[in-house]
Formats: sequence, C-alpha cells, structure tokens
Amino acid sequence: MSVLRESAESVSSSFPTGFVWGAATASFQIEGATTVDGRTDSIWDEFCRRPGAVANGDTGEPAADHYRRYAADVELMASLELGAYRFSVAWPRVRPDGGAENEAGLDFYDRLVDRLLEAGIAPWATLYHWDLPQALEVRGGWAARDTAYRFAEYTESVARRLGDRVAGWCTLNEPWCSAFAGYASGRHAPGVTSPPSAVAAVHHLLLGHGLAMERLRTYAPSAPAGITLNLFPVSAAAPTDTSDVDAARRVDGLQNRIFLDPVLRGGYPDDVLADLAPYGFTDHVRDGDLAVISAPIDLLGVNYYRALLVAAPVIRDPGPSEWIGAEGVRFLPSGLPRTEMGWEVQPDGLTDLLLRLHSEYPGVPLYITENGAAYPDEVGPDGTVRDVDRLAYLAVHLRAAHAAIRRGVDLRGYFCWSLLDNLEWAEGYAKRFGLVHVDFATQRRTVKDSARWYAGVISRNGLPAE
Ligand code: IFM
Repeated sequence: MSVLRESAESVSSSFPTGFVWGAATASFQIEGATTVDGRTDSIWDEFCRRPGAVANGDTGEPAADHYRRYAADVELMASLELGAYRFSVAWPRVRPDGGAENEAGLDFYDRLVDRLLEAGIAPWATLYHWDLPQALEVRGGWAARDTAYRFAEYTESVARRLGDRVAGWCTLNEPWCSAFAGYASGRHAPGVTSPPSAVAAVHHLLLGHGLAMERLRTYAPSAPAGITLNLFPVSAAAPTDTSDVDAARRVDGLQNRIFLDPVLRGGYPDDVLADLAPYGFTDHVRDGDLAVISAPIDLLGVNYYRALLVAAPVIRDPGPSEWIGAEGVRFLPSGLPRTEMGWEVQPDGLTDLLLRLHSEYPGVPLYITENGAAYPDEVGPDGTVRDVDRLAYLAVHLRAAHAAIRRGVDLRGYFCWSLLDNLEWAEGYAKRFGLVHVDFATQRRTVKDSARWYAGVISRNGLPAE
C-alpha cells in the first residue's frame, strides 16, 4: 500500500493529546513587498545587493509574495489541516529604521493573525528571524548593546498589538546564525568578519531575548513564550582521540551550550568562557545581565536538521570562521544520504538531542520549531510534485520525535520547515524547503505530496504503521 493511501486504521504511533502540529516560515524569506507600507531596509535587503553575497543575485523580491497573498496562504494552511502556523514579524515593518512605530506594518500582522484565527489555526509569532533594520546595523548592529534595548522596544509594540491573540511566542530564531554566520564568517547578513563582534553579538542577542521576555510577560501574559535555538548533537570522530574530543567539546560549546546554559542555567559555561577569553567575550557581560537572560521561559524551540561529527583541526587560522576558538575544526561525513543542502539525513540525532535536553536541561517544555529538508522539486506534467524524499525525511524525523516522547521527553509540538518554498538566505530561491511548491515567476502554489501525507499525520495525530 502506498504511504499516501494508508488509512487511519493503520496508526501505530499516536502523539499526545493536544500535540501542536504546524508549519513555519520567516518574514524575509516569504513576504516580498519590501518597500511597501513604510517598511525600510533590513540587513538582508542590504546584503542581497552585494555582488556574490546571495546565489543568482536573488533578493527579498518577490519571495513568495506572501505579504499580498497571505489570505490565500491561510486557506492553503487550513486545507493542509495545520493546527498552528509559526511566522516571524519583520522588525523593519513595525519600527522602520528601528525608530518609531509604524501602524501600517503592525496592521499586516493584525490581519494575518485574525485570518489564522478565523481558519482555526493558532498563530505562533517569532519576533526576530534575522531581519534587523539596516539603520540599527549602521549603529553597530548586534555587536552594540543598545540593539538589545531597541529589540525590547520593538517587542513591546508587537506584544501590545498581537498579545491578545498569539498562541505562542519565540523571541529569537537561531541566535547562533545571527551572531556567528552574521558577524564571524560573514556568510549571512550583515556580512561582517570580526570574531570580537560575533562574541559581543552572542551576549547582546541573549540580553535582547531576556529583555523581550520581560515585555512579553507584561503585554502578552497569557501565551507561552521562549527562545528558538538551532541545536546539534555533536560527537568526536575518534572518541578515544583527545584532540577530537576537545574539538567536539568546543563545537558543542559554541553551538549549543553558549545559548542553553545562560538561558536555562543562569551562566555561561566555564570552558566556553575560557575558549572565548581572547575575543573579549566577558567584557560585554554586565552585572544583572544573566538574571535577565535566565528568567524562566515556558518553552524551548528546537530547530533540528542534522548532527555534527567533529575532528580536530589540521590547520590553524583558515580565514573567517564561524568556529571562534575552534578554527579549522573538521566536520566529517557519516556516509548517510544527503539533502539538497548537502546535509546528511540523521533522524537518530533528533532523538539523541531531545533526550539530552530532557536530561541536562530538565523542566522546560520542548517544541520542534523547525525540521525539514530541501530537495530539487519540480511540478510534473500531471501538475503534482512527487517529493518522495521529503516525505520519507519527515516520516523518519517524526518517528524519531515520537521515540523521544516514548522515553519521557516533554515534546509538545512540531513545526515543519517550511510551509512554502522561499528564499533560502545566501542559497537563494534554488533550495526548496516547502511543503508547498512556489513558482516564483507566477506565484502559483502547488501542494506537494509530502504536504498531503503530513496533513494525514495531523488529522490522525499519529504516524502510519511502518
Ligand atoms: O531557512 C532556514 C531558516 O530560516 C532557519 N533555519 C534553517 C532553515 C534552513 O536552512
């Protein structure tokens, strides 16, 4: 029997009652309309204009034109049985140039939220998915402490307007990318290659998270709120080789613990502080900051794509690197199949990661806020998209999530990345992560087979039998 035709009778793994089933997107990746209704440039608008920064010279226009097509997109979501939709709010719409509030920008999210609620879909809002107003970058961006306070101010604007209707809040999406890809390797906006700026950005992003949580508690007190991190299981290529083990420790520190520990344990890990000492990390940490950063959160958003197998550096100082204090580390293949991003498909890593969070950072409900895969999808002559690889990817990752739940992990939801094909940052539009195919020339949407399969999972609240 084809997976797509399996019936409710064959359900073998049910998810807990009330499990949140959703899909996620981000403002700059789908909205387009970058100069409309008062929006001003974000760092990504500026970055896209740099020759060679983004594949094929792609920009935030037209993206998936969601700003204009949001109502039809909500209908599409309803047809896919989504219980929740995780979107991000564009800071440069709400406070253009990081300055005064812009009613027209807030109005868009107001309309979106209302439309979602009318369709019976819970709105989940992320406040920062990388579109910092360019004017704030000119004033130092996340390397400047002031940006954390501007972020809190912007959060207040959003929470005051949407706080009565949003069902779940994420302050930051993947601060690792904002700090290290944005300010160390420069492969993301703002394209800076300065390790001291990157470590400053880590702390100021986390401070911004803490200050934003305070505003959410005041202006949106009824919905759960937290932060979303891109977390990776990290292991040493040769577990008995002390230099591989040390390289894995450093990578785990920079990727995972540098964010988890301050938020959930109230302090930066000692080994990470030692690794980052040459870059002046602690110069940015002021009395009281960690209390703000570690105020309780209601949820931890986990974005999972793959695991990292790490070997010690063979060279030192290989140029701009995201791995400050671990420059030159090598990431080895495990020999598993890869997605179009070149990322290995490693569902067991998701179970391992969830179990680790459950045991080392207990007590916080977990949501998978992103998981998904890019494949080179095409609309066939019959008008369908037979994305068998994505369907298989989702199936094995949902099984991995279910395995973690069976072992006691408090996992409460899953948001597939992504609802729509979109601008995959520096990779441009060529990498398609959507459940729904977008023809960027015509804006025609085509529901992929994986989306129909996922709709079946949602309606059964469970996976089909293997
Ligand atoms: O597209 C991104 C998203 O914006 C953040 N998390 C990873 C996705 C795939 O690279």
